[in-house]
Amino acid sequence: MCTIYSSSAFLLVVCSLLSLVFCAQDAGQMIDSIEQDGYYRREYSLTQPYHGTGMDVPNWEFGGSTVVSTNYVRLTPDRQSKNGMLWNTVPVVMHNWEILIHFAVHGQGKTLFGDGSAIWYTKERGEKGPVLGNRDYFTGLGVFLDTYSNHNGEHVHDHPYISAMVNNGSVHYDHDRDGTHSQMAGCSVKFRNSQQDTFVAISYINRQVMVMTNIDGNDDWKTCFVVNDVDLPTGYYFGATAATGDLADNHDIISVRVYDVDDNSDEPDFEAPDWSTIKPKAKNAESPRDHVKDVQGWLSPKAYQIISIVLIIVLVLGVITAVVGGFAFVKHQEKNKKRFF
Ligand SMILES: [Ca+2]
Repeated sequence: MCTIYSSSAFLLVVCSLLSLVFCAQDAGQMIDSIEQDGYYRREYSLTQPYHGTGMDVPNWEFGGSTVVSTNYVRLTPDRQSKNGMLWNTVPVVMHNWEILIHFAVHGQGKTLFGDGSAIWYTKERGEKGPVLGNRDYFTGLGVFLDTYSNHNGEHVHDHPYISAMVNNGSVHYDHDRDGTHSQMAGCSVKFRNSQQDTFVAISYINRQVMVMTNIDGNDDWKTCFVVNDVDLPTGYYFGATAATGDLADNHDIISVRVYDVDDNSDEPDFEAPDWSTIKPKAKNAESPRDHVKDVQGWLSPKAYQIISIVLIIVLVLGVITAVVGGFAFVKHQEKNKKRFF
């Protein structure tokens, strides 16, 4: 990155341009293997510098705790009970696409941190809610980057955990169970507090959703999961949200790059359906995991505390009574003995 101390405006401009070129080259090296033959779509993308002529970010709206700085868009700070959102305002017209997100999740917590962030392709946008900052009963695709395991009952994965869910607006995302009852697929990825740049790529091509990650800084993309037979219409919006609760983390979006990907619709015999009227649906969702009733005591922690204190007092009084009583008894016995003799 350039550092310049000259007051020359010309040199400043040259340096800025060189900086952008080097940044672009770095990013370019990272995404070469993932972008396939797609056409870059600037209107759905977010790259530095984020701001347009004023404080606005062209084609993007943000809300909640989200703060746009020079180098990142911070959805939540490393503070409790925050919700942040970032939504693109342009309906997606292509039915095959790829979205590549450069993100960072980091914070002071060593063993306790959360809750997570999500990438969206949904009909609704800008509605705050309980699904990692977004509304529940969403319509479309959600990809969750869940850092805190709320899980209840058996599941066999570690956190951070990336999973995806397709919803037609009728299914509840069960946050307390990490959404595992409604997910299509998922994988564990150690992306938090990474010293390297961390990327996630989501593609929807020929009705296939594929999620890949790159977190090692060596251009080593790994497939998280692939799900076939997924229906998603055009006309939805890309977005990102994040939430913290009792536990917290910084959830940062550094860039979003969207590509229009070719498919088989150019083939002579291919009859394109009306992509805009398709209902969101996933054929291969995982079979639901049984809900397990939370094991909870019949008394609140406060009640347990009060009962414990009362028991201790009773115990102490009992001991004092026993000691004093015993002492009095011995004295009494000694007095009787004296009288006897
Ligand atoms: Ca969680």
